[in-house]
Amino acid sequence: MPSPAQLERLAQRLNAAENPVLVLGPEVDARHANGLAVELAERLRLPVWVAPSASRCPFPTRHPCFRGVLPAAIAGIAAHLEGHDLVVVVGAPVFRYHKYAPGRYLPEGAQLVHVTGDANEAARAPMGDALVGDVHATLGALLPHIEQRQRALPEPLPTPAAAENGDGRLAPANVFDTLDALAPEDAIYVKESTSTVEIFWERVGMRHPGSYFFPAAGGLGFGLPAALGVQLAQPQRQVIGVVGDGSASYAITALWSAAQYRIPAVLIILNNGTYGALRGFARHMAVNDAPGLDVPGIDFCALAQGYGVEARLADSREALASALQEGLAMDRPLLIEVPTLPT
Ligand SMILES: Cc1ncc(C[n+]2csc(CCOP(=O)(O)OP(=O)(O)O)c2C)c(N)n1
Ligand SMILES: [Mg+2]
Repeated sequence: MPSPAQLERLAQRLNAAENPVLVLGPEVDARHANGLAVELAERLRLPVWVAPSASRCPFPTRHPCFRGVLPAAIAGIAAHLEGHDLVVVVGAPVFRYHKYAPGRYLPEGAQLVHVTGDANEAARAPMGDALVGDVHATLGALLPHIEQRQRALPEPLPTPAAAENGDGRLAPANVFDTLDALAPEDAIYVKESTSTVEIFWERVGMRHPGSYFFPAAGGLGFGLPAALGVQLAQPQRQVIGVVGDGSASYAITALWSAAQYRIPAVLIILNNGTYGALRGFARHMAVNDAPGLDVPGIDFCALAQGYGVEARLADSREALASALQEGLAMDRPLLIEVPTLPT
């Protein structure tokens, strides 16, 4: 725990800030401090961002204070935090920079305070003050010192419009809208489709702690086995795996475990025929002819059947809705292969 004097000082800075902002990371969800983060946001009436490369969902995504996930790039983070005088980061590295986009680390005039249980992350942060301690205990001890602000809550984010599908291929946005409409409101998403991260966070409501798991360090092969592991650990909640075609191949043998242990997760494979995120990087780096980025010609329904898992091909929104309803009602795994458009 930070000392009482340190906590009081942080509360003073938050109470006195003109335009503070909260950035939350995976430790908040891991320590079940989501509810405390909501209380803090409602008391201060401030916007809440999720820290870059989110591996967990620390804050309900339909809350009016929720703003989305920060980009993993120096310049992008400063641009998103423009206008704030105090940035308080709880339970995340400061920050993860995956894409090289140089610039200011923080907008002009902004100060940063980092609250984390990870002393190494506190030491690594290139800017700001750090308080090291358990994030649940720290937020709990901080809250009584925070004054209720009288201004209105931020405006909730607008609902994004439906996207254009292709011929027999769905736009990822429409896949996620279908999920959001049909999945139980406490569904757990285990996500490993790297080119659709932003679209997913915009479209899928997540309301409860432990609703989202994404590979924290980015190493592929996590999605299918993690979906099954989480489903075994949480039999009372429905797990929905959302896995890219590229990622699925890194640990496809998870399907054997799914069949043999009759693990009732729904496994959605987004088959865009490519390592989509790498195409994004190639665009970013202006490399027009990078070879080897596509992975066409994989029949995931046949693979599933080969391992003993039932499967459906969903090449329209109706087919996806009906396969999903079927999968949600089943007491064993169902794989749904969805041909999708690249982003
Ligand atoms: C073990 C491992 N190998 C390679 C990579 C590099 N990599 C990052 S994203 C990605 C593409 C994943 O493709 P897919 O699962 O189809 O998702 P999409 O980007 O198409 O949504 C690759 C190969 C990695 N992160 N981990
Ligand atoms: Mg892909």
